[in-house]
Amino acid sequence: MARNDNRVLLSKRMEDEFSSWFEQKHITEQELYRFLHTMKDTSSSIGMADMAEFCASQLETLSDSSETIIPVRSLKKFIYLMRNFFPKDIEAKTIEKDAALAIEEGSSFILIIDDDVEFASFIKETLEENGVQVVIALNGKRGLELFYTLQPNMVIVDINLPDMNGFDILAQISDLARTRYVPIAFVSLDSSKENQIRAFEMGAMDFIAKPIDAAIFIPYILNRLQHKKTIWQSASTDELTGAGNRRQFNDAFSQLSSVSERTRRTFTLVILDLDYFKKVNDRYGHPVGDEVLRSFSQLVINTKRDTDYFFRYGGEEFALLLPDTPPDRAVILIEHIRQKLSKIMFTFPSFEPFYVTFSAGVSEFFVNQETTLSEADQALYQAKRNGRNQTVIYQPDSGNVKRHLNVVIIDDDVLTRKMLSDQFSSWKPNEMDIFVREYPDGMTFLESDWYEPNENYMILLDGIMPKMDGIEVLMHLRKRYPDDNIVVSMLTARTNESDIIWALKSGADDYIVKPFHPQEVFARVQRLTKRLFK
Ligand code: GH3
Ligand code: MG
Repeated sequence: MARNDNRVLLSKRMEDEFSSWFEQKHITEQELYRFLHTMKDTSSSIGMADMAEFCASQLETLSDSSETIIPVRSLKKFIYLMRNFFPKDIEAKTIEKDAALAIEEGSSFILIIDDDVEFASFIKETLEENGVQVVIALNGKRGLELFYTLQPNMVIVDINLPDMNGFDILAQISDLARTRYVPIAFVSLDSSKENQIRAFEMGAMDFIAKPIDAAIFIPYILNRLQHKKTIWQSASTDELTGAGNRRQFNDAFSQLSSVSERTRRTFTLVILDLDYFKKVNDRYGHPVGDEVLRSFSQLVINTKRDTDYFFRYGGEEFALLLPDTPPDRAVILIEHIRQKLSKIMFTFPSFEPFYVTFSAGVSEFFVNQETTLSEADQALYQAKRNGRNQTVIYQPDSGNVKRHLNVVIIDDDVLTRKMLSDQFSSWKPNEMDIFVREYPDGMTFLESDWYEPNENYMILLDGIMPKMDGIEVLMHLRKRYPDDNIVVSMLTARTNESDIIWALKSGADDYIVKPFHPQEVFARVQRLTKRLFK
C-alpha cells in the first residue's frame, strides 16, 4: 500500500511538472535533464526499476549545462512513455473506454451510482444489450467524479451510499444536469413520502422504488434517453444549417478532451471558414448567403463519418471534431469536402452562377482545449494568408512553412491586369508558392489589408492611375514599409528619362516600359525576386 502511495505521489509530481511545461510551451535541455535526474533517483528508490532505467538512458543523450530550447510538443512521445510507467487501475481504464466508445458512437450512456453491485451489473448488462452503455460508480465520490468528467446522458442514484447520501450528490449535480437536460432518477428501498418529496424538490426527475421490475425499468430508461436526446438536439442544433451550435461544440469538445486526457486517444479539431463570404452577401444578398451556408453544411454532414462532429462555430465559420483521427487523415476528409464543394455551382434567379471555397486550420488535441483552439485558429489564419481555398495543419514553429511570393498587380487597365495575372498564376515554382492579387488603383490597394510583415511582395505598379499616381503610391510604400521584403517595379508608358530617374530615386527597383509582353515582365520578376529569397 505504502509502495503504491509513493507511486501515486511520484506520478502526481510528474504531472505537475508536465502541466508547467505545457504552460511554458518550451523548456531548456537543462530543465529536462534535471527533471529526469530527479525522476531517476526517486523511481529507483521506490522500486520502479524500469522507469529508473528509462530515465538513465534518456539522460545519456542530454547535457546538464545546455540551454537549448526544446518545444514541449516535440516531447509528446516522451511524455506518453513516462506516463505509461504508471498504469491506471483496470477499472478506471475500462470505464473510460466504455465512455469513449459511447461518445464516439454517438450512443447514449448512463451513470449508475449505487453500491448494490448485483443490481447495478444486472441493469448494465440488460441496457448494454439494448445499445446503451453503462458506467457504474460504487460510491458517491467516484460518482461525482465520473459525472463531471464523462458527462453521462442520464444518472441513476441510490439514496444510501457508503460514503455519502444520494441527496448530497443531487445538491451538487442538479444545476448542471438541468442545463444539459440530463434526467436524474432516484432509486431506493426507502420510498417514503418524505424521501420522494425531497428528491423532487431537489431536482430529481423520477423516483423509483426498489426492488425494481426490469420489465418496466428498461423501457423507462430508453424512454428518458430518447426524450433527452430530442430536447438536447433541438437546443443544440443551429437552426439555419442543421450543424451543432456553439454550445454543443463546447460540450463535445470538453467531453472529448477529458476522455483523451485519460485514455490518451487522439482527436483533431478543424476550423473551416468560407472565403470572401462577405462578398457573397454584398453581391447576392443575405438570403442567398444563408442558402450557401445551408448547402455547405449539408455537404459536410453528408461527407463526414457518423462518428465525426460538425458545428457552426460562428457566422460563416464551422468546426469539425474528429475522434481517433490524426491531422494527416483529417486533411483527407477536408480535401474530399473541398473537391465536392468545388463542383457545386450556386445558381439563383437573376444572378450569375457562382462558386464558393473555404479555408481550414487543423490542430491535434494535445495540451488543452484552449491551446488546440488557438492552434487551429493560427493554422486557419495561415491558410487565409497563403491565398485561401486550402488547408493548413498547425506546425509548432511554423517559420519553416513554404515561402511565399505575393505578386501584387496595381493597374487601372483591366486588360493589363488580366494579362499579368494569367501569366503569374500559372507560375508554379517548387521552392515557393505564388499568390497573385490585383487592384484597380493605388488607393484601393493601400486601404486594403494587404501587408503582413513576414511575407514577400513583388509589386507591379502602374505609373499613371486615377485617384493616386503610381509615384505617390511608391513613395508611400517606401516611407511606411520596410523595403527588404517588398520589390517594386513601375509599369510606365513614360519614356521620359526624368520620370524614370524620379521613380528609381523614389525607391523603385526596376521599371518596365509599356507596352510590354507579359513574358518579359515575368522574366524580370524572376530575376528581381531572387533578392527576396537569398
Ligand atoms: P475571409 O475570406 O477572410 O474569411 O473573408 P470573409 O468575407 O468570408 O470574412 P468576413 O469575416 O469579412 O465576413 C464574414 C461575413 O459573414 C460577414 C457577415 O455578415 C456574414 N455572415 C455571418 N453570419 C451570417 C449568416 O448567418 N447569414 C449570412 N447571409 N451572412 C452571414
Ligand atoms: Mg470568411
